[in-house]
Amino acid sequence: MPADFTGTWDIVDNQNFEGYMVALGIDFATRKIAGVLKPQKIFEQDGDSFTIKTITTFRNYTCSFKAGEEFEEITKGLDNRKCQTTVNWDNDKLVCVQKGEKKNRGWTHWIEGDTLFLELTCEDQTCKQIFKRSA
Ligand code: YOG
Repeated sequence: MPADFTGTWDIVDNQNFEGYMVALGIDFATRKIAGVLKPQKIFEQDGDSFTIKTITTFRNYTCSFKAGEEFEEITKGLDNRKCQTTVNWDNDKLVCVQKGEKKNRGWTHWIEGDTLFLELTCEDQTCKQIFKRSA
């Protein structure tokens, strides 16, 4: 049985989001707005099929995929790039590789109890986010 991420998760810690945004080429003014947001993650999971919604007061981002199947991701409202994206299970971790213009781009999610972890990487920058289950 794979891990079940279904639920609503509220951010409680966000390390080096600024460095990650700089690596993505996000402009100064947008970084200042984005840097104070408190994103919520809403996961819908049916086995290997996922929808992850990242919700903020500024912008929202939704990504749907099936583990193991490559898809074209357009990071609309984020850095607006096109990636060939694949999310795979690595034991109970979800490991995403976003192939495209930016090197070493991707993310990893995992759960420990009622805590959801996310590491977002682009080039030489990693942002570490922690969420607590709220629903
Ligand atoms: O989530 O990859 O859970 O899709 C990355 C923001 C700020 C927009 C958010 C809005 C990168 C301006 C994580 C932030 C910064 C700054 C929330 C999205 C880019 C632009 C929408 C992500 C994965 C893993 C699932």
